[in-house]
Amino acid sequence: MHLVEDIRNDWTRKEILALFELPFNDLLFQAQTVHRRYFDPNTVQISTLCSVKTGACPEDCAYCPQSARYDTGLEREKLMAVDKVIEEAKAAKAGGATRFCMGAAWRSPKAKDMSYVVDMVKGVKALGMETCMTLGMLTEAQAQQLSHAGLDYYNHNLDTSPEYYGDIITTRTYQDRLDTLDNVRNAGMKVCSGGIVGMGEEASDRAGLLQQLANMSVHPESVPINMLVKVAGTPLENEKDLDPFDFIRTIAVARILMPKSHVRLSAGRESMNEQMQALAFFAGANSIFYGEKLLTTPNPKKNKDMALLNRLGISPEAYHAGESDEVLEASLNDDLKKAQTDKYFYDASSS
Ligand code: SAM
Ligand code: DTB
Ligand code: SF4
Repeated sequence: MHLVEDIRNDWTRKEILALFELPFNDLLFQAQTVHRRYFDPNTVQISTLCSVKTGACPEDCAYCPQSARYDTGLEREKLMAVDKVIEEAKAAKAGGATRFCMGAAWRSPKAKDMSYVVDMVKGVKALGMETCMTLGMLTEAQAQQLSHAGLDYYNHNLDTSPEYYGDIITTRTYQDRLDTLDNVRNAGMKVCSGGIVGMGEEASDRAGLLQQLANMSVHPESVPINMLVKVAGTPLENEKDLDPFDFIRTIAVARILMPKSHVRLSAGRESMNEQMQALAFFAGANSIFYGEKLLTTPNPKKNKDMALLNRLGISPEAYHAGESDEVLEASLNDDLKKAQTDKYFYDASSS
């Protein structure tokens, strides 16, 4: 059942805050009800991240271990060779991912980099995976170039509300980010845009972030909700923990505001227990980053994630781009086959 009134682009801050203020069970019930109208509630999309260019970024994002302005002990790395990226994508596919997300620590790609990233898109796409990139700001022409290469998704986060934004980043404006998202949309790619919570913002900032995303004329197809990963050396390293229920509320409100979008339980899972992740799925999260590393920080071990999904009766979402179910079945990755046959029965001693 699709309800026309579910899909709106005129949310007021007051309405969104009222959702945040609902009793927890009422909010989760509403989110789960909306979720079931648009998605199989027992399926989660699986993406794997790859940092194709690490560290030494000129921007000053206060949360980021890759900014050259903070001493986080991160080793800078040059742009990865295209064949190395494709090897990593093959491994991600064999491990169960249907989407490969390539990230670069850039303010924006330089002209000399474009042919390499275009080749990465083509090579990964040829493996039968969805492609996503996050390379910083894009001009109209760069967005067109990536779209023509076959890039499916472009990730560019708004990060927080317009009001709180200036406390976190000063080297590019909120409007710069909105312009990049327009360029991505106009070039015909799918938009992946979300933010980070736990950066010392107020509930009204979390509402403001979601309001910006939900009031776009077309909702982002993918909405990553990151919990701040506190990295020593960054200005936010000692930020106080967000109440875990406020994180779950953010997922639930994102689900209600953007019913057809995939909401990703993104960075921060390494510091969440399994119960909290299960609650996030119940609140409407239906995508995760899978693999032992995000861009530079740890993510849960693959077998631990597969075990969790199995215990919850959740299956990975299949990728259907022109492939028949038989082909998909045949290419079902090794980890998954093992997970499905072993069922990864819960072993209390290992958790
Ligand atoms: N440099 C590009 C840019 O910022 O547009 C792309 C890569 S950047 C690392 C991608 C996103 O990762 C950021 O927008 C931010 O939302 C997220 N991120 C970075 N560091 C994080 C952290 N410590 N905790 C949570 N999310 C983080
Ligand atoms: C997103 O929203 N989260 C991902 C992805 N998009 C590129 C990145 C998370 C990075 C966490 C910190 C790190 O590993 O460096
Ligand atoms: Fe650079 Fe992106 Fe990190 Fe900001 S979030 S410092 S732009 S890598």
